[in-house]
Amino acid sequence: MRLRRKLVLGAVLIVTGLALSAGGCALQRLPNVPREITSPAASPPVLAAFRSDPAVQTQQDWQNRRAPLLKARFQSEIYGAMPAPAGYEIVCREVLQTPEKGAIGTIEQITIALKTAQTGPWKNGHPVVDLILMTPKGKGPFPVIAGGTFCGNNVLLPKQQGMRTTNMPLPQECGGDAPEFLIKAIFGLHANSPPWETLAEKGYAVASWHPGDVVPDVPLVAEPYLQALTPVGTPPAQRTGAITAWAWTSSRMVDVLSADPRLDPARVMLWGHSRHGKAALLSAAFDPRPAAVWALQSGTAGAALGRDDVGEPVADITASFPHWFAPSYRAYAGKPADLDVDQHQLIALIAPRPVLIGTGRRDQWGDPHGSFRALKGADPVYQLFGAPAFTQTKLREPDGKGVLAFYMRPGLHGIHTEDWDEALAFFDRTVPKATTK
Ligand code: GTR
Repeated sequence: MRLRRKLVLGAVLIVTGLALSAGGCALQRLPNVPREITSPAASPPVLAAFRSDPAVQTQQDWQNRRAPLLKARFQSEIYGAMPAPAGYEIVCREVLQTPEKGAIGTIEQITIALKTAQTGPWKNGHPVVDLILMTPKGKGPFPVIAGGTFCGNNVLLPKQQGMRTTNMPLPQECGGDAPEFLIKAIFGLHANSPPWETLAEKGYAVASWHPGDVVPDVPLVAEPYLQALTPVGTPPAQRTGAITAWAWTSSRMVDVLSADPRLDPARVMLWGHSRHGKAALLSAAFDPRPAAVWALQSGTAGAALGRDDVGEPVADITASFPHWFAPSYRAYAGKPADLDVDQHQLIALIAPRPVLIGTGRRDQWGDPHGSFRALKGADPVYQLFGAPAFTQTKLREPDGKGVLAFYMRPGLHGIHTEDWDEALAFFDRTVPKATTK
Protein backbone atom coordinates (compact mmCIF):
# COMPACT_ATOMS: atom_id res chain seq x y z
CA MET A 1 0.00 0.00 0.00
CA ARG A 2 1.39 3.43 -0.89
CA LEU A 3 2.54 5.59 2.00
CA ARG A 4 0.02 8.28 1.24
CA ARG A 5 -2.83 5.79 1.49
CA LYS A 6 -1.43 4.49 4.75
CA LEU A 7 -1.35 8.00 6.13
CA VAL A 8 -4.91 8.68 5.08
CA LEU A 9 -6.07 5.34 6.42
CA GLY A 10 -4.20 6.02 9.68
CA ALA A 11 -5.85 9.40 10.01
CA VAL A 12 -9.27 7.87 9.33
CA LEU A 13 -8.68 5.23 12.01
CA ILE A 14 -7.52 7.79 14.52
CA VAL A 15 -10.48 10.05 14.02
CA THR A 16 -12.96 7.20 13.87
CA GLY A 17 -11.49 5.83 17.10
CA LEU A 18 -11.71 9.28 18.57
CA ALA A 19 -15.33 9.66 17.58
CA LEU A 20 -16.37 6.22 18.74
CA SER A 21 -14.52 5.89 21.97
CA ALA A 22 -12.31 8.33 23.75
CA GLY A 23 -13.88 11.69 23.01
CA GLY A 24 -10.92 14.06 22.52
CA CYS A 25 -8.25 11.78 23.97
CA ALA A 26 -7.04 9.72 21.03
CA LEU A 27 -5.20 12.64 19.43
CA GLN A 28 -3.14 12.96 22.61
CA ARG A 29 -1.37 9.74 21.64
CA LEU A 30 0.35 11.43 18.71
CA PRO A 31 3.38 13.20 20.14
CA ASN A 32 3.97 16.92 19.96
CA VAL A 33 7.25 18.00 18.45
CA PRO A 34 9.68 19.11 21.19
CA ARG A 35 9.16 22.67 22.40
CA GLU A 36 12.82 23.64 22.21
CA ILE A 37 14.88 23.98 19.05
CA THR A 38 18.19 22.25 19.55
CA SER A 39 19.21 21.45 15.96
CA PRO A 40 21.97 23.45 14.30
CA ALA A 41 21.45 26.46 12.05
CA ALA A 42 20.55 25.98 8.38
CA SER A 43 23.45 25.29 6.09
CA PRO A 44 25.01 26.51 3.91
CA PRO A 45 24.87 29.99 5.50
CA VAL A 46 22.79 31.96 3.06
CA LEU A 47 25.26 34.78 2.33
CA ALA A 48 28.44 32.69 2.45
CA ALA A 49 30.44 31.77 -0.65
CA PHE A 50 28.48 29.14 -2.61
CA ARG A 51 29.99 26.96 -5.34
CA SER A 52 32.11 29.36 -7.41
CA ASP A 53 30.23 32.44 -6.19
CA PRO A 54 32.01 34.55 -3.53
CA ALA A 55 30.23 35.71 -0.37
CA VAL A 56 27.25 38.03 -0.91
CA GLN A 57 27.79 41.55 0.46
CA THR A 58 25.12 43.66 -1.19
CA GLN A 59 21.59 43.49 -2.57
CA GLN A 60 23.10 43.62 -6.08
CA ASP A 61 25.34 40.64 -5.34
CA TRP A 62 22.25 38.74 -4.25
CA GLN A 63 20.06 39.74 -7.16
CA ASN A 64 22.61 39.58 -9.94
CA ARG A 65 24.79 36.65 -8.91
CA ARG A 66 23.40 34.51 -6.14
CA ALA A 67 19.69 34.41 -6.94
CA PRO A 68 20.19 33.14 -10.53
CA LEU A 69 22.68 30.54 -9.31
CA LEU A 70 20.28 29.27 -6.64
CA LYS A 71 17.37 29.15 -9.07
CA ALA A 72 19.49 27.06 -11.41
CA ARG A 73 20.42 24.66 -8.58
CA PHE A 74 16.84 24.30 -7.34
CA GLN A 75 15.72 23.45 -10.85
CA SER A 76 18.53 21.03 -11.66
CA GLU A 77 18.66 19.21 -8.30
CA ILE A 78 15.10 19.25 -6.92
CA TYR A 79 12.19 20.66 -8.88
CA GLY A 80 13.06 20.41 -12.56
CA ALA A 81 13.06 23.08 -15.24
CA MET A 82 10.62 25.98 -14.90
CA PRO A 83 8.70 26.46 -18.18
CA ALA A 84 8.74 29.95 -19.72
CA PRO A 85 5.51 31.96 -19.67
CA ALA A 86 3.75 31.69 -23.02
CA GLY A 87 0.57 33.72 -22.49
CA TYR A 88 -3.07 32.81 -21.97
CA GLU A 89 -6.50 33.38 -23.38
CA ILE A 90 -9.72 33.86 -21.43
CA VAL A 91 -12.19 31.46 -22.96
CA CYS A 92 -15.24 32.42 -20.93
CA ARG A 93 -16.48 34.06 -17.74
CA GLU A 94 -19.59 32.94 -15.91
CA VAL A 95 -21.09 34.41 -12.77
CA LEU A 96 -21.94 31.59 -10.38
CA GLN A 97 -23.28 33.63 -7.46
CA THR A 98 -24.32 37.17 -6.60
CA PRO A 99 -25.62 36.76 -3.04
CA GLU A 100 -27.93 39.52 -1.84
CA LYS A 101 -27.00 39.04 1.78
CA GLY A 102 -23.54 39.08 3.28
CA ALA A 103 -20.23 40.52 2.12
CA ILE A 104 -19.64 38.40 -0.99
CA GLY A 105 -20.18 40.38 -4.19
CA THR A 106 -19.82 37.72 -6.86
CA ILE A 107 -18.30 34.30 -7.36
CA GLU A 108 -17.24 33.71 -10.94
CA GLN A 109 -15.79 30.92 -12.99
CA ILE A 110 -13.18 32.14 -15.46
CA THR A 111 -12.01 29.55 -17.96
CA ILE A 112 -8.46 30.15 -19.10
CA ALA A 113 -6.56 28.41 -21.90
CA LEU A 114 -2.87 28.45 -21.02
CA LYS A 115 -0.42 28.64 -23.86
CA THR A 116 2.54 26.29 -23.70
CA ALA A 117 5.69 26.09 -25.79
CA GLN A 118 4.78 22.57 -26.95
CA THR A 119 1.50 20.77 -27.32
CA GLY A 120 0.79 17.91 -24.91
CA PRO A 121 -1.82 15.33 -23.92
CA TRP A 122 -4.38 17.93 -22.81
CA LYS A 123 -7.63 18.05 -24.74
CA ASN A 124 -6.88 20.44 -27.65
CA GLY A 125 -3.15 20.25 -26.87
CA HIS A 126 -2.87 22.91 -24.13
CA PRO A 127 -4.05 23.08 -20.50
CA VAL A 128 -7.33 24.75 -19.61
CA VAL A 129 -7.86 25.97 -16.03
CA ASP A 130 -11.08 27.13 -14.38
CA LEU A 131 -10.30 29.97 -12.00
CA ILE A 132 -12.91 30.51 -9.29
CA LEU A 133 -12.81 34.16 -8.25
CA MET A 134 -14.75 35.62 -5.33
CA THR A 135 -14.85 39.41 -5.08
CA PRO A 136 -16.37 41.20 -2.10
CA LYS A 137 -19.11 43.82 -2.25
CA GLY A 138 -17.84 47.37 -2.22
CA LYS A 139 -15.30 49.28 -4.16
CA GLY A 140 -12.01 47.70 -5.23
CA PRO A 141 -9.38 47.27 -6.25
CA PHE A 142 -9.27 44.40 -3.78
CA PRO A 143 -6.30 42.48 -2.47
CA VAL A 144 -6.60 38.84 -3.54
CA ILE A 145 -5.54 35.63 -1.83
CA ALA A 146 -4.77 33.02 -4.47
CA GLY A 147 -4.06 29.30 -4.23
CA GLY A 148 -4.65 25.81 -5.62
CA THR A 149 -7.25 23.26 -4.51
CA PHE A 150 -6.58 19.55 -4.01
CA CYS A 151 -9.48 17.63 -5.51
CA GLY A 152 -10.95 19.79 -8.27
CA ASN A 153 -12.98 22.96 -7.93
CA ASN A 154 -16.21 21.23 -6.99
CA VAL A 155 -15.00 20.71 -3.44
CA LEU A 156 -14.77 24.49 -3.04
CA LEU A 157 -18.53 24.99 -3.39
CA PRO A 158 -20.01 21.49 -3.29
CA LYS A 159 -23.64 22.38 -4.04
CA GLN A 160 -22.92 25.07 -6.62
CA GLN A 161 -24.75 24.80 -9.93
CA GLY A 162 -22.77 25.43 -13.11
CA MET A 163 -19.31 24.52 -11.84
CA ARG A 164 -17.27 22.60 -14.31
CA THR A 165 -15.85 19.28 -13.14
CA THR A 166 -12.25 18.49 -13.92
CA ASN A 167 -11.74 15.96 -16.71
CA MET A 168 -8.29 15.04 -15.39
CA PRO A 169 -7.63 11.98 -13.22
CA LEU A 170 -7.61 12.77 -9.49
CA PRO A 171 -5.39 11.21 -6.80
CA GLN A 172 -6.87 8.23 -4.96
CA GLU A 173 -7.47 10.21 -1.79
CA CYS A 174 -9.96 12.37 -3.73
CA GLY A 175 -12.08 9.26 -4.34
CA GLY A 176 -15.18 11.00 -3.07
CA ASP A 177 -16.46 8.25 -0.78
CA ALA A 178 -15.46 9.94 2.47
CA PRO A 179 -18.33 12.00 3.87
CA GLU A 180 -17.72 15.73 4.18
CA PHE A 181 -17.98 15.62 7.99
CA LEU A 182 -15.16 13.05 8.16
CA ILE A 183 -12.90 15.10 5.89
CA LYS A 184 -13.52 18.12 8.08
CA ALA A 185 -12.94 16.09 11.24
CA ILE A 186 -9.62 14.79 9.94
CA PHE A 187 -8.25 17.65 7.90
CA GLY A 188 -10.03 20.66 9.36
CA LEU A 189 -13.07 22.79 8.65
CA HIS A 190 -11.32 24.49 5.72
CA ALA A 191 -9.61 21.46 4.19
CA ASN A 192 -11.59 21.92 0.99
CA SER A 193 -12.65 25.53 0.89
CA PRO A 194 -11.62 28.87 2.37
CA PRO A 195 -13.82 30.86 4.77
CA TRP A 196 -15.44 32.82 1.90
CA GLU A 197 -17.67 35.07 3.98
CA THR A 198 -14.96 36.02 6.51
CA LEU A 199 -12.56 36.85 3.72
CA ALA A 200 -15.15 38.97 1.93
CA GLU A 201 -16.01 40.80 5.17
CA LYS A 202 -12.35 41.70 5.55
CA GLY A 203 -12.21 43.01 1.99
CA TYR A 204 -10.21 40.19 0.42
CA ALA A 205 -10.96 38.62 -2.93
CA VAL A 206 -10.15 34.92 -3.23
CA ALA A 207 -8.88 33.05 -6.29
CA SER A 208 -8.76 29.25 -6.45
CA TRP A 209 -7.99 26.75 -9.18
CA HIS A 210 -7.16 23.11 -9.56
CA PRO A 211 -3.44 22.65 -10.41
CA GLY A 212 -4.26 19.05 -11.39
CA ASP A 213 -5.86 20.51 -14.54
CA VAL A 214 -2.32 21.25 -15.74
CA VAL A 215 -0.53 18.19 -14.35
CA PRO A 216 -2.63 15.48 -12.71
CA ASP A 217 -1.46 14.54 -9.22
CA VAL A 218 -1.16 10.87 -10.15
CA PRO A 219 2.41 9.56 -10.58
CA LEU A 220 2.18 7.43 -13.73
CA VAL A 221 -0.41 9.59 -15.44
CA ALA A 222 1.57 12.80 -14.87
CA GLU A 223 4.62 11.91 -16.95
CA PRO A 224 3.47 12.91 -20.49
CA TYR A 225 2.13 16.22 -19.17
CA LEU A 226 5.46 16.91 -17.49
CA GLN A 227 7.34 16.02 -20.67
CA ALA A 228 5.19 18.45 -22.63
CA LEU A 229 5.91 21.29 -20.19
CA THR A 230 9.65 20.64 -20.03
CA PRO A 231 11.57 23.23 -22.07
CA VAL A 232 13.14 21.73 -25.20
CA GLY A 233 16.79 20.82 -24.65
CA THR A 234 16.44 20.18 -20.88
CA PRO A 235 18.51 17.17 -19.73
CA PRO A 236 16.13 14.26 -18.89
CA ALA A 237 17.21 14.26 -15.21
CA GLN A 238 15.93 17.84 -14.95
CA ARG A 239 12.53 17.44 -16.60
CA THR A 240 9.89 19.67 -15.09
CA GLY A 241 8.34 18.25 -11.91
CA ALA A 242 4.68 18.67 -10.96
CA ILE A 243 5.49 21.09 -8.12
CA THR A 244 7.22 23.28 -10.71
CA ALA A 245 4.32 22.92 -13.14
CA TRP A 246 1.90 23.96 -10.37
CA ALA A 247 4.17 26.89 -9.42
CA TRP A 248 4.18 27.94 -13.08
CA THR A 249 0.38 27.65 -13.08
CA SER A 250 0.23 29.99 -10.06
CA SER A 251 2.22 32.52 -12.04
CA ARG A 252 -0.20 32.23 -14.95
CA MET A 253 -3.05 32.85 -12.52
CA VAL A 254 -1.14 35.92 -11.29
CA ASP A 255 -1.03 37.05 -14.96
CA VAL A 256 -4.82 36.87 -15.09
CA LEU A 257 -5.47 38.38 -11.66
CA SER A 258 -3.04 41.26 -12.21
CA ALA A 259 -4.92 42.25 -15.36
CA ASP A 260 -8.34 42.31 -13.64
CA PRO A 261 -9.31 45.93 -12.90
CA ARG A 262 -11.25 44.88 -9.80
CA LEU A 263 -8.10 43.55 -8.17
CA ASP A 264 -4.95 45.23 -6.94
CA PRO A 265 -1.93 43.78 -8.78
CA ALA A 266 0.35 44.95 -5.96
CA ARG A 267 -1.57 42.84 -3.46
CA VAL A 268 -1.80 39.37 -4.95
CA MET A 269 -0.95 36.96 -2.13
CA LEU A 270 -0.17 33.29 -2.76
CA TRP A 271 -1.04 30.54 -0.35
CA GLY A 272 -1.01 26.77 -0.25
CA HIS A 273 -1.34 23.82 2.06
CA SER A 274 1.15 20.97 2.02
CA ARG A 275 2.05 20.07 -1.59
CA HIS A 276 0.43 23.32 -2.71
CA GLY A 277 2.44 25.15 -0.04
CA LYS A 278 5.57 23.79 -1.71
CA ALA A 279 4.30 25.12 -5.05
CA ALA A 280 3.35 28.52 -3.57
CA LEU A 281 6.86 29.03 -2.17
CA LEU A 282 8.50 27.94 -5.41
CA SER A 283 6.24 30.19 -7.44
CA ALA A 284 7.04 33.29 -5.36
CA ALA A 285 10.76 32.42 -5.39
CA PHE A 286 10.75 32.52 -9.21
CA ASP A 287 8.15 35.26 -9.74
CA PRO A 288 8.68 38.73 -8.27
CA ARG A 289 5.00 39.73 -8.41
CA PRO A 290 3.26 37.94 -5.50
CA ALA A 291 3.16 40.41 -2.61
CA ALA A 292 3.39 37.76 0.13
CA VAL A 293 3.18 34.01 0.67
CA TRP A 294 1.52 31.81 3.27
CA ALA A 295 2.73 28.20 3.18
CA LEU A 296 0.93 25.89 5.58
CA GLN A 297 2.55 22.57 6.54
CA SER A 298 4.58 22.55 3.33
CA GLY A 299 7.26 20.22 4.81
CA THR A 300 9.98 18.60 2.73
CA ALA A 301 10.76 20.55 -0.47
CA GLY A 302 8.58 23.29 0.99
CA ALA A 303 9.57 25.39 3.98
CA ALA A 304 11.30 22.62 5.95
CA LEU A 305 15.03 22.10 5.71
CA GLY A 306 15.75 18.89 3.83
CA ARG A 307 19.44 18.17 4.14
CA ASP A 308 19.04 16.66 7.63
CA ASP A 309 16.20 14.30 6.56
CA VAL A 310 14.09 15.19 9.63
CA GLY A 311 10.36 15.04 8.85
CA GLU A 312 9.54 13.37 5.53
CA PRO A 313 12.80 11.90 4.19
CA VAL A 314 13.87 12.55 0.60
CA ALA A 315 13.79 8.77 0.01
CA ASP A 316 10.10 8.64 1.00
CA ILE A 317 8.89 11.71 -0.83
CA THR A 318 10.62 10.77 -4.08
CA ALA A 319 9.32 7.20 -3.85
CA SER A 320 5.71 8.20 -3.09
CA PHE A 321 5.56 11.22 -5.38
CA PRO A 322 8.20 10.80 -8.11
CA HIS A 323 6.18 13.04 -10.42
CA TRP A 324 6.49 16.04 -8.08
CA PHE A 325 10.20 16.45 -8.76
CA ALA A 326 13.00 16.31 -11.29
CA PRO A 327 14.29 12.73 -11.56
CA SER A 328 17.64 14.09 -10.28
CA TYR A 329 16.20 14.63 -6.75
CA ARG A 330 15.90 10.87 -6.27
CA ALA A 331 19.71 10.62 -6.30
CA TYR A 332 19.71 12.29 -2.85
CA ALA A 333 17.50 9.61 -1.26
CA GLY A 334 19.29 8.45 1.88
CA LYS A 335 22.00 11.09 1.47
CA PRO A 336 20.25 14.46 1.37
CA ALA A 337 23.28 16.17 2.93
CA ASP A 338 24.93 15.73 -0.48
CA LEU A 339 22.55 18.40 -1.81
CA ASP A 340 24.26 21.77 -1.79
CA VAL A 341 21.03 23.80 -1.56
CA ASP A 342 18.39 23.84 1.14
CA GLN A 343 15.02 25.41 1.71
CA HIS A 344 16.17 28.50 3.62
CA GLN A 345 17.75 29.54 0.32
CA LEU A 346 14.42 29.07 -1.44
CA ILE A 347 12.67 31.29 1.12
CA ALA A 348 15.49 33.84 0.75
CA LEU A 349 14.67 34.09 -2.98
CA ILE A 350 11.33 35.62 -1.94
CA ALA A 351 13.04 38.45 0.02
CA PRO A 352 12.07 41.06 0.98
CA ARG A 353 8.43 40.02 0.57
CA PRO A 354 6.52 38.68 3.59
CA VAL A 355 6.42 34.91 4.18
CA LEU A 356 4.26 33.20 6.79
CA ILE A 357 5.00 29.57 7.64
CA GLY A 358 2.26 27.66 9.44
CA THR A 359 2.87 24.31 11.16
CA GLY A 360 1.06 21.86 13.47
CA ARG A 361 2.45 20.64 16.79
CA ARG A 362 1.72 17.00 16.02
CA ASP A 363 2.68 17.17 12.35
CA GLN A 364 6.14 15.59 12.68
CA TRP A 365 6.03 14.68 8.98
CA GLY A 366 5.74 18.37 8.11
CA ASP A 367 8.75 19.20 10.35
CA PRO A 368 7.93 22.40 12.30
CA HIS A 369 11.50 22.63 13.62
CA GLY A 370 13.01 22.46 10.15
CA SER A 371 10.59 25.15 8.94
CA PHE A 372 11.47 27.47 11.81
CA ARG A 373 15.18 26.95 11.19
CA ALA A 374 14.68 27.65 7.49
CA LEU A 375 13.16 31.05 8.28
CA LYS A 376 16.09 31.84 10.58
CA GLY A 377 18.44 30.73 7.82
CA ALA A 378 16.77 33.00 5.24
CA ASP A 379 16.72 36.02 7.54
CA PRO A 380 20.18 37.47 6.66
CA VAL A 381 18.93 38.09 3.09
CA TYR A 382 15.85 39.85 4.42
CA GLN A 383 18.08 42.01 6.58
CA LEU A 384 20.25 42.76 3.56
CA PHE A 385 17.09 44.24 2.01
CA GLY A 386 16.40 46.28 5.17
CA ALA A 387 13.51 44.11 6.40
CA PRO A 388 13.05 43.74 10.16
CA ALA A 389 14.92 40.75 11.58
CA PHE A 390 13.18 37.46 12.37
CA THR A 391 13.43 37.67 16.14
CA GLN A 392 11.09 34.88 17.24
CA THR A 393 12.93 32.39 19.46
CA LYS A 394 10.19 30.02 20.64
CA LEU A 395 8.14 27.80 18.35
CA ARG A 396 4.92 28.49 20.20
CA GLU A 397 5.36 32.22 20.71
CA PRO A 398 5.01 34.27 17.50
CA ASP A 399 6.26 37.79 18.13
CA GLY A 400 4.09 39.38 15.45
CA LYS A 401 6.88 41.72 14.31
CA GLY A 402 8.76 40.61 11.23
CA VAL A 403 7.90 40.01 7.59
CA LEU A 404 9.17 36.48 8.11
CA ALA A 405 6.74 34.84 10.51
CA PHE A 406 6.11 31.42 11.99
CA TYR A 407 3.31 29.84 13.98
CA MET A 408 2.65 26.37 15.32
CA ARG A 409 -0.93 25.57 16.22
CA PRO A 410 -2.11 22.48 18.07
CA GLY A 411 -3.01 19.43 16.02
CA LEU A 412 -2.19 17.56 12.86
CA HIS A 413 -2.07 18.06 9.12
CA GLY A 414 -5.03 20.12 7.91
CA ILE A 415 -6.55 23.56 7.38
CA HIS A 416 -8.42 25.01 10.32
CA THR A 417 -10.14 28.29 11.13
CA GLU A 418 -7.18 29.32 13.26
CA ASP A 419 -4.87 28.89 10.27
CA TRP A 420 -6.93 31.36 8.27
CA ASP A 421 -7.05 33.70 11.30
CA GLU A 422 -3.25 33.64 11.47
CA ALA A 423 -2.93 34.26 7.74
CA LEU A 424 -5.36 37.16 7.66
CA ALA A 425 -3.71 38.84 10.65
CA PHE A 426 -0.37 38.39 8.87
CA PHE A 427 -1.53 39.78 5.52
CA ASP A 428 -3.28 42.69 7.26
CA ARG A 429 -0.09 43.50 9.12
CA THR A 430 2.52 43.05 6.39
CA VAL A 431 0.98 43.92 3.03
CA PRO A 432 0.64 47.68 2.48
CA LYS A 433 -2.94 48.89 2.05
CA ALA A 434 -2.14 51.50 -0.63
CA THR A 435 -3.51 50.57 -4.02
CA THR A 436 -1.79 51.14 -7.32
CA LYS A 437 -4.71 51.46 -9.73
C1 GTR B 1 1.99 13.89 2.13
C2 GTR B 1 3.34 14.20 1.63
C3 GTR B 1 3.73 15.57 2.06
C4 GTR B 1 2.62 16.57 1.82
C5 GTR B 1 1.23 16.00 1.98
C6 GTR B 1 0.08 16.77 1.35
O1 GTR B 1 1.62 12.58 1.95
O2 GTR B 1 4.19 13.22 2.14
O3 GTR B 1 4.93 15.96 1.44
O4 GTR B 1 2.75 17.20 0.62
O5 GTR B 1 1.12 14.74 1.46
O6 GTR B 1 0.21 17.40 0.32
O7 GTR B 1 -1.01 16.68 1.91
